[in-house]
Amino acid sequence: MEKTLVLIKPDAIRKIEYILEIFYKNGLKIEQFKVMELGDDIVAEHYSHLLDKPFFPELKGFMTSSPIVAMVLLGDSAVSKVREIVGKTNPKEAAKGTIRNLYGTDLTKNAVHASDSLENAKIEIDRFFNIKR
Ligand code: IDP
Ligand code: MG
Repeated sequence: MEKTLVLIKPDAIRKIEYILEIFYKNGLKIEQFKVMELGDDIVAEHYSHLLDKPFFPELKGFMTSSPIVAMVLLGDSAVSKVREIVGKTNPKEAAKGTIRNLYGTDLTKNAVHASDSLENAKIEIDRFFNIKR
């Protein structure tokens, strides 16, 4: 069993029940769940690979615009399975039926975040839930 971090971004909070249903249908379970308001610091840390991109200020403004939901999902191959269910970064390129295809709008407002590797999942779960393992 693996654990992975998912964030429901500000644009998708209103769709959360549909998104949770998709995760459950795919055999994933919620291990932790909380509503948070993100500050600039945690956004800069979480998206440190994008700090020098021209779209970073817009991304930061979006992620701090209203509360998000952070959750830890548990399941077999959870990291790769969740990335597949979430779909490509750009909702317009995301496969039909994926969460970003169904509920994303554009490259910034793409509904959810999901960890991209087991290593990053551990780091990101620590970042959002302060769990030491
Ligand atoms: P990922 O979320 O699919 O892992 P990353 O490349 O890690 O994609 O980018 C993190 C987040 O930054 C994306 O989910 C998206 O919200 C935002 N982002 C990435 N590329 C762009 C872009 O070209 N324009 C605007 N926002 C972007
Ligand atoms: Mg990423």
